[in-house]
Amino acid sequence: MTHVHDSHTPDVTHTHGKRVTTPAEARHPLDPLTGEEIAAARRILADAGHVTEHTRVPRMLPVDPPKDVLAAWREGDALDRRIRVTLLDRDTGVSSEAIVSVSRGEIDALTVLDTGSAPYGQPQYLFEEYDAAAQLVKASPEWQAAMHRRGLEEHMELAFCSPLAPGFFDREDEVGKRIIRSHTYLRFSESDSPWAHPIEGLVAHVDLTARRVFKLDDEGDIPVPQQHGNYTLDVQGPARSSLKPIEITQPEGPSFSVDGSLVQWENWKFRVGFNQQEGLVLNQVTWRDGDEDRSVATRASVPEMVVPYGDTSVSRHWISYFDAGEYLLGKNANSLALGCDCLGVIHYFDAFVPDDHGNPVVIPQAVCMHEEDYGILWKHTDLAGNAETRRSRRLVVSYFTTIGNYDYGFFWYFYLDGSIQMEAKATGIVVAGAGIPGSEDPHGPEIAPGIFTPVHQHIFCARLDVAIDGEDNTLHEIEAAGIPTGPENPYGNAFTWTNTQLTSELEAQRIANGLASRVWEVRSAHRTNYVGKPTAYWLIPEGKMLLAAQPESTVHGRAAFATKHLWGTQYDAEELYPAGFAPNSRQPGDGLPAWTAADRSLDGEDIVLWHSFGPTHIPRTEDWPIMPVDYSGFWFKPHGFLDQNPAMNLPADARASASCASGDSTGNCCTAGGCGCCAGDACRCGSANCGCGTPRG
Ligand SMILES: [Cu+2]
Repeated sequence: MTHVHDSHTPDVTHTHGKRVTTPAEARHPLDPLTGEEIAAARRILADAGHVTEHTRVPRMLPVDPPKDVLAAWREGDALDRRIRVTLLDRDTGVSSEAIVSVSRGEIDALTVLDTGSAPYGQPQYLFEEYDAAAQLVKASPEWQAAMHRRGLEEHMELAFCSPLAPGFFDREDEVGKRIIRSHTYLRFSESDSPWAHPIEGLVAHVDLTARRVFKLDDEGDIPVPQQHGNYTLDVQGPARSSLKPIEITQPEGPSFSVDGSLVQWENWKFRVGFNQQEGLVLNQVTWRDGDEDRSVATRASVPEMVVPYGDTSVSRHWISYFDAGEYLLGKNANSLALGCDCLGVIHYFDAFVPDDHGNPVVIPQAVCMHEEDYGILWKHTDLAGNAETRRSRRLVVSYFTTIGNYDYGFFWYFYLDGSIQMEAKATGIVVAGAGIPGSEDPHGPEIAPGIFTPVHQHIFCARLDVAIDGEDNTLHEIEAAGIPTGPENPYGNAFTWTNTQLTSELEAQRIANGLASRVWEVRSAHRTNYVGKPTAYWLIPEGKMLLAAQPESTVHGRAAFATKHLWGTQYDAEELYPAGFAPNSRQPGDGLPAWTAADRSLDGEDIVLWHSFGPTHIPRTEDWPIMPVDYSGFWFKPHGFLDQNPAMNLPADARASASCASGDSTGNCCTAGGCGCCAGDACRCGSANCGCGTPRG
């Protein structure tokens, strides 16, 4: 596979990808927004006079029905599909938020947001504002003078001015304004990657409403790095020929089924959602146990992340991007039709998002779903030398999004043993500043000649509306613990585990501790397992560094979610985004710190877990010109939820799904499967139940 996009082949070679168009009509209350619904929301607002030529639509989000309404809903019942629409008047900067029922054709609420003061954040950026900001910068005499002063005037036309969220610094000329800051990068040709040619110390500060550059920083005179950072094979090639092809084939098709947004795969069942902010959302995740679909999570997503930078320079000390709340992860989702990241038999989900004007845009093949072989799930060789081995397989549901220089993949993995894994993949191009080659910068290593890349973090926040056998759950911190040698530990070898219930929101703000194998357990408040203990799942963190910024910094309070690995909250339908609904330019304090101040009970309540994780990035030479994927994430594993290993009846044949021919009952694959079949019976290779009821002796 090359990195070169080929727009003529939407279905990528070597896959058996199938384009599946999202149904035109929503059939279930949790189905993602359709194009028609987005268009209807705009039409309803326009008919009511709320859309002028200056009106833009920074965000539309589906409003899930209340949980009791959803629980009572049955197939065939009417839907009340509601959308939360943010409106921005680009001329005045006034923004408002409407709740529109596209089913009833009514506006349920319309609120003007007080974005003119510090406690309110700005709506998310529009694509047209990126272009507008670049034009304003290039047209400003201050920027042009700086380019002349640096001897770069011949590069002004091709220069790239990046649109960067400003952070919050309580400055008089910024509070309540719609601000974007802009770095300038040179390009030496139309197709040249700009990120390799930063102009250090040049920052233009733009007021998007007043449409002007209100300030320009122009410090120092560091030469612009000249070495290219281009990464396509026409520059980096020729492509090596040493790798032989790998073909992933599933001759009988995939093991999952899809009905609208509903996915079933082995014991798992869930609904695939998608929205402009969070991208992929998983709803109503259940595990089939006997005749029962047991709930594990009501909703799971990664609704926010922050990318704070750690250097003191004029170019970057203010940077702390909220890639979800400021730029919108789902809006920037890749269409995998243009470069697929999945192998095997793939099911794609299209996604619909509004454009800047609120008109629907389809992102074809935004979400990819496929199965992957995952090595060994369990194995034992007995005393006689007989080996039993079962292979692991996982269902992968994923999407990729590009926010400027960085690309993020959000991958949810479902396993045959009841585990769920979330993995965020960070790749793309590290933000570079320029420095004198060979010099030292305590905040940014030199990773290519003159390219200094500041330290930064990517801290994601997953929101897990857990529901272990129902919504009434309790939350516990479990640790392994040594015991002092003495009467309780006479030989010194003994250790145990501790269980501390986190009964309220202030108790449930926790930091990981790998040295104690600390995990967080969510238990059913009413259901017990085979051995009489509460059914439970463990949230297993990686426990890496939290927000590095100091408490005095404004990012500390704006990205408070990133100061703890775990927050537990009592469910509230309005509490969806851990840094608040609009973190852009917002003063510290919104989101999790505000919600948890009430210290609500978590004892037998409907609990939501917020888990912060992600890499602290000290860049390296190998990250240039594109960084190999950096993986981070967490596991959500059954711990006493199931009565035994639920994968004991997996077929023994590694190929799992190959059919035995009729009459092949004495063939290896059937006997190895743990049963024998009557001669002449058709059987599935390795199936635990061949239908003839004759277990192997
Ligand atoms: Cu990074």
